[in-house]
Amino acid sequence: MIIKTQKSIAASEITDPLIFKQRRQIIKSLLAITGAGFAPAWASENKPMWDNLPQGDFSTHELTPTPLELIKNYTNYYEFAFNKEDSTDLAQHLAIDPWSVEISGEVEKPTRFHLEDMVRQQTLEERIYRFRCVEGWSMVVPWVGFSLASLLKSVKPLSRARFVKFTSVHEPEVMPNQRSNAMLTWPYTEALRLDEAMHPLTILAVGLYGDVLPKQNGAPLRLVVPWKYGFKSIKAIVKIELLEKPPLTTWNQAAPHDYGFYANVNPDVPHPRWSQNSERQLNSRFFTPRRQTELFNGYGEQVASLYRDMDLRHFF
Ligand SMILES: Nc1nc2c(c(=O)[nH]1)N[C@H]1C(S)=C(S)[C@@H](COP(=O)(O)O)O[C@H]1N2
Ligand SMILES: [Mo]
Repeated sequence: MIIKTQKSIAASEITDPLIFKQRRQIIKSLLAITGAGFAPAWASENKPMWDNLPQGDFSTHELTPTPLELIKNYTNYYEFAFNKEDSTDLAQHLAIDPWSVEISGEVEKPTRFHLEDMVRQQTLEERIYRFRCVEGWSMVVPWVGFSLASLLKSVKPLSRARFVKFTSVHEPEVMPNQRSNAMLTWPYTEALRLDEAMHPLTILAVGLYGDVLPKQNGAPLRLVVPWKYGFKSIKAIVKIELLEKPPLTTWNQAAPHDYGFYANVNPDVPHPRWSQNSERQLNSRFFTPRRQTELFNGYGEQVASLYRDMDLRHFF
């Protein structure tokens, strides 16, 4: 993984009212200071994605970020649609300014944050992570985000807190499947064990490719847990709750055998309907070599100790 850091900019540099432009400024100025922002020629937004692709054998450069155009146009966002094109288009209707996030439950200091206040108290970093969907495709994504642990520590978890539950926005007026689809329970929720949430690899992302997060990728705030299947990385978060007991979560509730609570990437545990031992790495429109899927998506060295007492074959 690649991590670039810069201390948060002074709060005085951010003024009210808190609007989108300023959010973009926060992210851009932080990245400008670190030099972490980058825009490879092939990431240009003005040309079709297949015009500007890096040449060569991508399988040997697995941390070459997937082109921005692909990340932006190949999305799973079921509140909007079940196919990747429509979810991208329809997500543009979500209003994300202003945005606030409630942190509550088993904490000493339950807090409701304006997003900008939350971000300016944190250290923004660029993290280039592999991202693996349970459907069998993967990308390499240059996120901009901050440590979830740092945010959670700021509200002082109580000793009985054991799990962290995340809830996405509920906006049935703009999210068609929240009106009409009863297969999933809305709003979308996910959860982690507290130690997983506190792991240094776990971030809340606010940006992508050195800019604000596109709406279809979960703006303005999404979870990223790189060693777990993508459905754990919940988008458009409005609430974070610390809990004593494991909560029910959207996918786990709908199909517990397909979507386990842990959902750690594991090539040896097949999905009920397909193998998980390889993945189609999305690199270009025409050339998508399959690569071997790695245990914990390649982050085993960092995270395996979280699961040392578990038989991984039985905890999908
Ligand atoms: N709220 C919400 N979060 C979500 C989803 C969703 O449908 N709704 N889809 C999940 C799934 S299945 C995946 S693979 C990733 C996709 O992230 P991306 O669209 O940015 O690639 O988001 C996850 N987070
Ligand atoms: Mo997914």
